Amino acid sequence: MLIPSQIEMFHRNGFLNGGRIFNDNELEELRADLDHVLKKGPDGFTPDEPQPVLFRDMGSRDGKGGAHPVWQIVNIWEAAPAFGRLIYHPLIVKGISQLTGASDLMVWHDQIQYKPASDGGSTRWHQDAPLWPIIRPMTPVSAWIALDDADEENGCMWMVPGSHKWGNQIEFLRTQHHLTQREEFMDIEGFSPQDDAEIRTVEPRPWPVKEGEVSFHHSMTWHGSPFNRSNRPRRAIAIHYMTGEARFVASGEHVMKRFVELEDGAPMAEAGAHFPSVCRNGEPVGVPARLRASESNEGVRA
Ligand SMILES: O=C(O)CCC(=O)C(=O)O
Repeated sequence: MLIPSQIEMFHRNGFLNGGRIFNDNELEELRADLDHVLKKGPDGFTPDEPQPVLFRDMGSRDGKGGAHPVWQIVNIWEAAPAFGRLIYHPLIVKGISQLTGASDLMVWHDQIQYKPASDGGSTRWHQDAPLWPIIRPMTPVSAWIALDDADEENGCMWMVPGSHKWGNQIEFLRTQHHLTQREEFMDIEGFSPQDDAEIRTVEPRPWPVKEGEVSFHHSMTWHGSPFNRSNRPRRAIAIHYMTGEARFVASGEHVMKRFVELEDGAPMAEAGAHFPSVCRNGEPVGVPARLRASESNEGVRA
């Protein structure tokens, strides 16, 4: 459970470190499942086996792996048992419920972002919600879990405090896509927050997160992460959650759209199995029996 001062800090800044929630064994299990998926690679899944929705290098034009890769795996929860359980983690789910004030939550999607040692690329400054035009309102909150210590050297995320209250600034942020290195990541220029904004200065700051800790960020918070030039990998997963109020916007495009068979404006709570419900009436639903640890020796390790 988050305490009131943490919730207050989240609402002021737009992000929060929720502390360590995994022990070494649990972390090892997540890393092992991730390593297994990485070894299989984007083309390693047969059509009849559970697999992620997307597996690509965000840093290269064809997604197949360039000089400075950022490996993005969307919905690893569908392909690997440890991640299948992770999306239901009661501390994560309860935290999201507290931060959104929502009693009903569904998974929107997850994504691994893996920056290999030495040459891992950057994730440019952005806000999440404007990149998700098939759901409204823009209220989701994400949990970001570090599978390795993420710090300035290996490309931790950077955040801009207060930016979640500055509206949709995705077009402005696109003008900052030349900022890719740690030394330049703070050099955002050309934006002044509204006079009545709670925080009125643009002060990007590195946001280190230790392995096993969960960090939360609002879907309108400005964030990104520079190159990994260290000799350590940077593995992490973001789980993006929707609140019960989320509705489908049929005119938008998104990689998850092909799984939504709803009328425009229908509740995303009715979107089906790719968007599991994880919290009902304020209570985490818990890990479904079929995914509990003792029964999880199938799936990706097969
Ligand atoms: O992992 C990163 O560096 C970026 C993740 C991100 O953009 C997100 O979680 O919304």
